[in-house]
Amino acid sequence: MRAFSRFILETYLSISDLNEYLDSKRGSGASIGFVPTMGALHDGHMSLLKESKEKCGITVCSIFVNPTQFNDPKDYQLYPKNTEKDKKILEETGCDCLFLPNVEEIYPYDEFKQITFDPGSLGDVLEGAHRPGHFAGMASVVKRLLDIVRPDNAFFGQKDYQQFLIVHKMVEFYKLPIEIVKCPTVRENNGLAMSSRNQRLSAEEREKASLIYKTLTWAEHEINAGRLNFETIIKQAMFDLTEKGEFKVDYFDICGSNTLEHVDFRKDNEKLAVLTAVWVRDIRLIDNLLV
Ligand code: PAJ
Repeated sequence: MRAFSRFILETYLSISDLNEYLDSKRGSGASIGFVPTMGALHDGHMSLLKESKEKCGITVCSIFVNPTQFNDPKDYQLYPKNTEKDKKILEETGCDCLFLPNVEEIYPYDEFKQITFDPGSLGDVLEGAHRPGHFAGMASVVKRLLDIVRPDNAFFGQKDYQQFLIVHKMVEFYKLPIEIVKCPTVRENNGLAMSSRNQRLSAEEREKASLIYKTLTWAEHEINAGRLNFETIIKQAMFDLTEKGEFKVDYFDICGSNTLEHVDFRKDNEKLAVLTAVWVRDIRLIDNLLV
């Protein structure tokens, strides 16, 4: 069953139809690049698709708003959906194939929702601490999608850095023959990291939210300058976001870039990650920089 589409983009709703298409492409020697998404596509997603197109013969995008990774049912309900617009964007980007399954296709039985990959301690900190169950749901659906698509490369954004690390670890754990590629965060002109959730911000809130990136770059600068200790940097950043931005801050932390464990100081030029999550009204935004 091929879904009706106004566009040339191949769109498949079922796993078996997708497999038939991908097997024929593999048969003719094409490498497969995969960009999993939850839709409401923006330039951040497009950059992943472009990278896939450069690296691979065939680029597959999936759009699936995965219910098991939303710890807040309201966030799931309010998650923006615009499949027709997304299809246009995919076509313009030159994406070859869209996998657009419904919930029953991914989870034919309710029990399937309970089969999860436990990301271990990496899943307990930062986002994991504030969104219980989120990473188990995310990693499980990514595993399921990778098993279905069997790509050579899969592309993930640095914007969701903890997610990237967990997917990377999971692929290593299962010894999947897939290269996980990290793509840089795409930002609005004012520095705000692009996100599907930004659609829910007013123009004024978008402008205000640029303070998140400004605070991260200030912290990066201070870490590199080595003048202030990390505790002072974190305190000042939290103060700026809370007082100047009037945001509620879930966390602002400086961590080892592989373990995401909090660090108090930098050892031998080790790579660090500065990560934050803030609420602008009832919209939760995350961002990070690698230092
Ligand atoms: P979604 O939020 O739609 O993001 C899909 C991919 O786009 C992720 O790899 C994310 O990191 C990347 N992305 C989002 N905003 C970006 C930006 N501004 N710059 C660069 N990349 C960006 O992340 C998910 O969906 C889901 O958790 C998913 C992996 C699809 C599993 O359900």
